Amino acid sequence: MAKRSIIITGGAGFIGSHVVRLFVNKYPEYNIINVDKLTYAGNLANLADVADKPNYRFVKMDICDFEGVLRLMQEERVDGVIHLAAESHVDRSIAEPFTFAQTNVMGTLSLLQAAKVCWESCAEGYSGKRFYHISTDEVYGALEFDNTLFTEQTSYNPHSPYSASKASSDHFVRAYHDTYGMPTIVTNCSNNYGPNQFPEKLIPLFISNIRQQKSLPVYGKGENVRDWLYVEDHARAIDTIFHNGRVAQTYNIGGSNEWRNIDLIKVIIKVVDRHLGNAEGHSLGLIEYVTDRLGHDARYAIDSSKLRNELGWEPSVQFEEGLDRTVRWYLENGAWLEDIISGNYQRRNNEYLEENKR
Ligand code: NAD
Ligand code: TDX
Repeated sequence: MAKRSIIITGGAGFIGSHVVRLFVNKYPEYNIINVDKLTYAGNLANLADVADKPNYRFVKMDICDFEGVLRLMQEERVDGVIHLAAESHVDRSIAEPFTFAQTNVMGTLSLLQAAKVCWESCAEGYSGKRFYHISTDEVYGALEFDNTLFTEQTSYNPHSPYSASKASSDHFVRAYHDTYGMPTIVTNCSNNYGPNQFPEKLIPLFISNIRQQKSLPVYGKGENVRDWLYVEDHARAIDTIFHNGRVAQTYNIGGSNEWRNIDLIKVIIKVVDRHLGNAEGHSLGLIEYVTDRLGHDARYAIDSSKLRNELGWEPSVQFEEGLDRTVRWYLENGAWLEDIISGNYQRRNNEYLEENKR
């Protein structure tokens, strides 16, 4: 296989760390460069097991730093970008939308323009290059409580500042293909869960709170529906699509695994209580119905038949198994959670940077 040099952005975050791990281990002949600003969501402990691999390099950089990204792409002769860096939490986007426009829109544009300048200035041009943008199902808006699914043809209709910023970035990526001929791909994925997810998102937050016997804030009536996919299945899809997906295409990725929040929460409580040795139902009393999220999308559900039929991908981890693995991971990695709760992980990030100064 040809030697490739690939930038993965946002590799210190949740999904990015699983993608980096998969690529570093599966493709020892590739040069994998993790570009991450290390915002509150970036945690280098997520990648401790691959940090010393010879085909891996971490670069602390803001994707909005166009000059820095361009220099890095030229120095490393980058021929592929897998772009995950983003502000990713809907609640934060409601409170601080500017950061979302800056990173998700301007940051994506900065990466696209750096790739354009870098690739157009080399002899082979866009040949053998690929810019792969990771996006979300939330750009499609919200579904009714029926059997409809988001397909690749569903019109964009984002509601939150987060999904609006992701929608905008998706449009910029497609514009770079249509205008300049850049070989781009966009994928839109449903809710991910698994190890290393920052404990602000529903599943890790609730596992963490049950562990501490703290209250479980259910937004509204808990009737909203999400389609959950185990994070390693998303990483496998990204691998498949990066290598075999058709340029200028969009692929939807989903788990075909819809859960009403309140039903999911009751299952989480059951599994965590079982692992903690509590009697069944012990932590049900922690449920607290709170004011609904503003603009809370009713239902997301993905039709991933294009990806399944064209590239043969399908989820491999059944939900019961995935949730059990996830709960066990958080309970067995209490120190990882504690470091985030105390803020210690940011000190550890800085220590890593000091030790690895070039
Ligand atoms: P995350 O919040 O866990 O991680 C984001 C990472 O990006 C962090 O390491 C952070 O430090 C880095 N980052 C943020 N701003 C940056 C900047 N300006 N420059 C460089 N790095 C920066 O996110 P996640 O949940 O792993 O999501 C990754 C991607 O997948 C995002 O693009 C998100 O929109 C998309 N996505 C997420 C889900 C999900 O369920 N989590 C579902 C579908 C799509
Ligand atoms: O405390 C909570 N209580 C609650 O009821 C939290 C954090 C969430 N919720 C609800 C809101 C949603 O209906 O649970 C559901 C899931 O919430 P999040 O984990 O915040 O995910 P969501 O808003 O669905 O967005 C996620 O999936 C798509 C990711 O955060 C996005 O990055 C991704 O694009």
